[in-house]
Amino acid sequence: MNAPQKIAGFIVGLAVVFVAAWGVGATLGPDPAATTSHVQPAAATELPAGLSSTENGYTLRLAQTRVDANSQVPLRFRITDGSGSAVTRYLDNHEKQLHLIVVRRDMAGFQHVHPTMDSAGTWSVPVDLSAGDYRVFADFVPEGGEKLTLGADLHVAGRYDPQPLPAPSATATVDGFTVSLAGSPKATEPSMLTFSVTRDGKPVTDLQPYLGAYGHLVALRASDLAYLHVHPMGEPGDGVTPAGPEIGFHTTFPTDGDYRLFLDFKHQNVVRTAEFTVSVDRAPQPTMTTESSQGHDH
Ligand SMILES: [Cu+2]
Repeated sequence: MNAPQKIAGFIVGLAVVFVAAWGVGATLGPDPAATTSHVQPAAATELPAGLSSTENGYTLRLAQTRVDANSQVPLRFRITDGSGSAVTRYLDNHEKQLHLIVVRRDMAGFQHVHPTMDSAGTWSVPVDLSAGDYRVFADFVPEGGEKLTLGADLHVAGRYDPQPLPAPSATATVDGFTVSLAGSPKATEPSMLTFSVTRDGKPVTDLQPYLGAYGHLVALRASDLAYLHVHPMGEPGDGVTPAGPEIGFHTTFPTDGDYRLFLDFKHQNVVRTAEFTVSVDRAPQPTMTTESSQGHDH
């Protein structure tokens, strides 16, 4: 074992001890002073996906981390396992072995593509890149492992004019389609997000299945591009899920703040993406007032 591996092992050890200590604290029950003085956010123990290039021993390795701006730039990468070998066996997840999301850090230029893998485990796919810093997310399930979303940075050379995050809006338009979003999500609470698709003012009821659902949603936190796990409600052919105009998802926003939502939907064999900025509010925390109104001495 070399020095970096020893250090990594030590850090993992520390993390395990820390998590164990947290767990013990939670199960031992309330310490009156602690529970009344401040409320621990429920989601604080679990980091959102996509913030790390390495998780559970698996690492996303881009063949190049700096490229020139162009269209159809070949992007190549491997997923390596704990022994450093390229992973070549994956399980299907939403009908694909690996989903690749590429987005500039200012949320421009979103692309959701499906690379192909060679026998040595190198994935490749052409993507369109303008100048700027990009985040590349690989979403996959390695054989024998759990579903992972790993993220890595890709620097695209050239003059970069970062765009401000578009203002929050419940409506987005793309290629003559209007998509509206219902729901007012609160941080840390399970949220329903219902999109409704219309064209020329008429509800669209002939959406086509795409990746096992009538839509595919990616949600990213604006501040750091944390990648949320989002689940579609119902699936085509289940007898209850209509082919539009509504497409439902559920997710839990880990914190308050702004998020960018990218909804892919398929109509007449074309996949389009509707983009939304959503501002998530803090969940009400009645525990604090309840506790203090009971008149604990401090
Ligand atoms: Cu995909």
